[in-house]
Amino acid sequence: MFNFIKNKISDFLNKLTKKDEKEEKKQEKQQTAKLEKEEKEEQIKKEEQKIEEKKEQLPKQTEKKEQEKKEESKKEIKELEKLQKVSAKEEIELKPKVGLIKQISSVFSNKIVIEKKDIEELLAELELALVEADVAYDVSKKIVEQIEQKLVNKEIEKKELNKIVKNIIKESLLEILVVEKSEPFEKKIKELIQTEQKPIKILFVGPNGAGKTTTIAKIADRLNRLGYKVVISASDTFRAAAIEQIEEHCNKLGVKLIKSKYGADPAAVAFDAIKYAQTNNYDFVLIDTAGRQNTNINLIDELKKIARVSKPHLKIYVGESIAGNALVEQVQTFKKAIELDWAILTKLDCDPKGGATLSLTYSTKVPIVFFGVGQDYSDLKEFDPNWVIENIIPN
Ligand SMILES: Nc1nc2c(ncn2[C@@H]2O[C@H](COP(=O)(O)OP(=O)(O)OP(=O)(O)O)[C@@H](O)[C@H]2O)c(=O)[nH]1
Ligand SMILES: [Mg+2]
Repeated sequence: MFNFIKNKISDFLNKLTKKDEKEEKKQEKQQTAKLEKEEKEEQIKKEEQKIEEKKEQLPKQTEKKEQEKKEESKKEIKELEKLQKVSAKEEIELKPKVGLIKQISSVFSNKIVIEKKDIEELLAELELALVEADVAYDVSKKIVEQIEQKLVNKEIEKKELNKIVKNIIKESLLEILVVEKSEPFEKKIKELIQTEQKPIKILFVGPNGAGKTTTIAKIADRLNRLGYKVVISASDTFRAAAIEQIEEHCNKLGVKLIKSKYGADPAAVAFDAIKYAQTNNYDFVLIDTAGRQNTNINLIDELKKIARVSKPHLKIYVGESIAGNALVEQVQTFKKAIELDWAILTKLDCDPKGGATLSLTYSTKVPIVFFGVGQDYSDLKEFDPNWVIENIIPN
């Protein structure tokens, strides 16, 4: 469901912690080289002293011995000179490396400081990966900016790096997923039943084949189980076999269906269903509509008419998770036409990317109330931001 996006975040975390380990090893190497060099310098000093002493002793030696010792000392001096040269070379090599120590403030303490330049490349990679996972560009940018803001130039516990980054991502996901009108389905339903005159009318809209009819059947089943009486309005009078399809669901669920002929006015069918519910004391009317693309102005106008006539308490957009970024534009058009209350994202079970969830809430501010996760009536998962986050952030 969210595997793709989860893998991308996991990659990012792995690279970030690996980069940190690599940096740490580099620092340790430099530190060891520095200590070795100091030791050698000490050794050279001692040897130089010895040479001086030997030089002083030289005239006091016998002729032959003098000569031998002289040769020996000369050799020693040569050796030491060589050693000195090696040390000098090491010093040259050490110089540019020392600068890197600043990257990670204290090698032997547990705190680290990550500079912007250390993770710039990784963050750019993550941003791109999120876009690939169907997360809208704005949303990806926001997530990456939050990581940068909360991580760069902050002193953090080395061992905690992974956990800290995960928490930063979690926080930004929560901000993105929870919008002002987010509320649990049952709470809202109860509130409407208590405060509004029955029946409570719910209009379902969305593009062709998104799963409107199936989702209506799932919701009818849920309301039935909660003890409510439900009527469905077969207001898709356009698509071939649409009426038979919803009728079959109604028969299976034991739910009342109000239908008309193909080509009939969908608003009139909805009106009849509402009337039926009023006279027979039903709690809910669920209005099915024909699928329509957001680019078809006539069909969007027809939808406005259905909404005007039926005056729904809730208008729900049903869209496919696999539509990815196209979803945002679709929802915006429907929202502009009839003001949406909720969105249901179907076929999450067939979507390996999952990024549409984030894009939808962030860009349209229409709260998701359910996910469709299969074709059975029970495959309707109530939206829970923490469940989404748990599925996105690797353990
Ligand atoms: N895997 C999966 N399939 C789904 C889900 N929701 C709906 N479907 C399937 O998607 C197909 C289309 O579903 P419908 O309910 O007919 O979609 P619709 O929006 O009413 O379609 P139109 O009325 O033609 O616009 C059907 O085969 C459904 O079984 C879901 O959450 N997961
Ligand atoms: Mg349908």
